[in-house]
Amino acid sequence: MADERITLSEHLAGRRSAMAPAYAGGVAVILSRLADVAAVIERELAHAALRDQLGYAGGTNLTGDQVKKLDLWGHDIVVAALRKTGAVAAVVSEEAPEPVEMYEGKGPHGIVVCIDPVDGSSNLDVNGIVGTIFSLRPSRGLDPAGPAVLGPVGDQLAAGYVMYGPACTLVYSAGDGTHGFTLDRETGEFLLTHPEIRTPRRGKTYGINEGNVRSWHPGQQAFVQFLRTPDKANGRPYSLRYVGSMVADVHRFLLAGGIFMYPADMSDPARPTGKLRLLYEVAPMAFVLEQAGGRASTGTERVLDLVATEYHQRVPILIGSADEVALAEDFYRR
Ligand code: P6P
Repeated sequence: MADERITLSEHLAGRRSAMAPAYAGGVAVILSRLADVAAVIERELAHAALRDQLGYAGGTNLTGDQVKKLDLWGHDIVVAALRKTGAVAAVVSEEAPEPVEMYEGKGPHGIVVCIDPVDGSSNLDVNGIVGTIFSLRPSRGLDPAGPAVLGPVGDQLAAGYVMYGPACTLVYSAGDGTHGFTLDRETGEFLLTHPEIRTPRRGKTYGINEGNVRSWHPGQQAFVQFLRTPDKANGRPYSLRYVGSMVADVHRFLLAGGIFMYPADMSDPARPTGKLRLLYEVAPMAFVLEQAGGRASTGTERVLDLVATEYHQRVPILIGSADEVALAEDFYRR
């Protein structure tokens, strides 16, 4: 059966007509190269403990997270691989304060890659699931890492993620549905296993760090209380599922339905802050879920209507089944 499945490269070739013509070639090359790098990351993660690659590299990144050895390693191999494509104008990475310019890919139809090379790396030391999250944006020939990248996040050319779990899964959308692939570890190829993913309109589970409950918006508190209140006839209480790694959490709700939430910290009501980063965590996941029939919101705004103003901007996110996210927004309005 495995040799009847199509590869990611074949899938991309078959979908080029759905992509913006000026960018189709670059998108296909970049996504294929990200898949190649993911297979390398997957092998490294499997052996990290044996190679003393776990633990902290020392220091913190721009967004205040302590940097793991594998964070820096992942950033370096992603940047090197993307540079070789000749199609990337700049890389906005969680691990770099400023965009990494790549003159090889500049031009009127250059592509900027926004990426979190190893997201959830705090889970690595406990053999937890981590991922790579990516978003491909048009540079529009301007300073690719400047205003063009900091524009409306609804203009993504493609987005997706790799989940390093029991199986290594790559999920992407280039605007023509959301599709899932599984790494054949013998051949190094990603094979199509989840064509045309459709997120159920409603689920039975929710994911959130309930330790932060006191800092949530009152509507957020009321919504979670609603999900936890028994009402057998209407499928409540929901079950709580939370990994603490965005890729693992969102992947569950993409496939099974339900809702993942990382709401704003309202400790200072005048300055609500999110944790997750817009350009390389929230926006790509929103693109993938909407293409699968799901929904992604800040609680009050559609994520894909947001405009990025900083490279490492943080925003709140409620993402998953259309019905649950819409219901959550209703609680925010009350
Ligand atoms: P918390 C991982 O550090 C991450 O950036 C996301 O992958 C994850 O969803 C979130 O932070 C978990 O945050 O505060 O619950 O540990």
